[in-house]
Amino acid sequence: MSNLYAALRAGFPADLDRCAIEALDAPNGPLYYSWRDIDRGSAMIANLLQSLEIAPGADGVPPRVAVQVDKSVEALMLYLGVLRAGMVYLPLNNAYQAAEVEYFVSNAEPSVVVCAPRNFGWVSRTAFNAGAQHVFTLGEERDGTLLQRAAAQPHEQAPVARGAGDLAAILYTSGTTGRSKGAMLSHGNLLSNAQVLQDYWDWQPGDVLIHALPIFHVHGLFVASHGALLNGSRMLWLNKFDPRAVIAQLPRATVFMGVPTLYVRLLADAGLTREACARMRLFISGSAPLLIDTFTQWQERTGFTILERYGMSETAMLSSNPCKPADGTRRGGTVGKPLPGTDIRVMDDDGQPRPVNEIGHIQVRGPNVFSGYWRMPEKTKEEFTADGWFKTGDVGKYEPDGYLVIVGRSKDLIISGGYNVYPAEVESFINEIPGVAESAVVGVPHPDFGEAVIAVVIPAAGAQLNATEIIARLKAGIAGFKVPKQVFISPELPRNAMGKVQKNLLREQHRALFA
Ligand code: MCA
Ligand code: AMP
Repeated sequence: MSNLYAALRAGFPADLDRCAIEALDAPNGPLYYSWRDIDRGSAMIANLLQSLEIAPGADGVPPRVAVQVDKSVEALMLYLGVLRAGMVYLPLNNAYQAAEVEYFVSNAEPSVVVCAPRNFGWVSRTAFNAGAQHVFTLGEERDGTLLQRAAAQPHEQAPVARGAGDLAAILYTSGTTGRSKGAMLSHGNLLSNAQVLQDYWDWQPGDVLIHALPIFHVHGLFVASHGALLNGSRMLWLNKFDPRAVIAQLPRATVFMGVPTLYVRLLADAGLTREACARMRLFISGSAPLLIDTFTQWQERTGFTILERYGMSETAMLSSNPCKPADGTRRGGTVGKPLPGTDIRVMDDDGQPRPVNEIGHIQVRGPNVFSGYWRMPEKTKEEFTADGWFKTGDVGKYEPDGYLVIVGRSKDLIISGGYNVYPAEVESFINEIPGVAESAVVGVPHPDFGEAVIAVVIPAAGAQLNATEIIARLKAGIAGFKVPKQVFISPELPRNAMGKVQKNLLREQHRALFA
């Protein structure tokens, strides 16, 4: 197996001067990038990275490149350049603030960090303190030191040989213990998944993808971008999701991927009509549960049946509703069937398979499943069964005809607008606020984000706490999407006989908060 980039490159059209990406909302847009631009831009960045002559670490792991930038086509070229250089790509949500970034760079020890020009001050301090050797900047308007330095590099580059098992990316996720863990994805994990999806989702010559997702998570970076690149499909690229902008592109496109919140917001726009969707072929949803209500409204409004699929940072896509009629029909409220080559089982607490229609723990194995968490061998061991199945932390059941239904999660996780929020992490930040004795963070239903983060906070003896102040302090310290939409000050938390906080009671108590 060669480098993942080489495999994606093989999907490019023969005529490299055709348009590959239309950057529609770029600050000076729209900008048009040919396939040759993508190939050259990523080659120049790869050559720059290789010119730094970074010695591999004592552990022999290739250098990590941590990237926290705003979405742009150049950011995608940077990802492809890291792949070509045989280095390890580490994308970070651009909403993360200093305390969060400090954790990631100290955990991953990247040799190179690329950040938005506005953040250079604090990011470079954090990066150099964590041992990074180079910090570059990359802005949204093709500005910053990364491109300036890459401009002098050759336009050609032979992707560094990498085997299927070699590390390609680290994605931080699943911080049930309050801190994220780095999921290690290999060239083979990513390529096998991209190849399976290209066939299973019936990618056609001439397909055009609307890309409106962030590219610091699996959905936008791997599932959407790899899908289009491998198929040689043009991308109508939006740096920021806007329902109106997406609707305006529907008549020119055939495929759209989104998290449920995007579908909810598109439905709220009267411009979403059957006519607008006339040329479309496929709407895909994932990263969070798609409500049956949304699924049904979409069918009625557009005539299209959304294809819902199930993925994880640790496994990329693991199951999907059918795309081709021969594979069956799409069923709302389910995440379809295991993808070809992937096995999914539903188990009870004793490690025995649950009968059909019975709820249990979802476990998965296959070429898409990661090798483990970065420098956490013990935690990795806990998350795999003795016979090598990965424990997803999701709870679900099989229907009689093999469709999988996710009914909940055993892991303490909130998914808000498609972003993961780990209650333990947010609680740790709240508990650092003077006057706070303890706190409990839970998710409650929210019409737009699916789940919304809320917190119940217990004052220390004699302390006076103010909900608005707590929210303001959190906004100054952590990513906005993690900050509770509402904070309740309470004298105590409900506990069971063992003294464990009963979060289910808090969820029940506040269930109707955003109804
Ligand atoms: C923004 N805000 C949010 C969220 N996003 N609050 C809660 N949850 C969110 N997801 C808040 C901001 O903090 C800000 O708060 C206000 O909303 C406006 O910020 P803005 O960035 O303008 O929001 P937006 O543009 O409306 O963003 C909503 C969004 C975005 C477009 C739904 O969250 C998004 O792109 N989500 C997609 C995430 C994704 O790609 N997930 C895939 C993960 P304030 O006004 O108070 O400052 S990969 C995965 O899960 C697996 C592998 C899989 O299966 O794919
Ligand atoms: P992440 O940690 O970003 O990889 O998010 C993975 C989690 O998102 C999974 O473990 C599920 O809990 C959730 N998820 C992904 N896709 C779906 C879906 N279609 N329906 C329900 N939950 C989903």
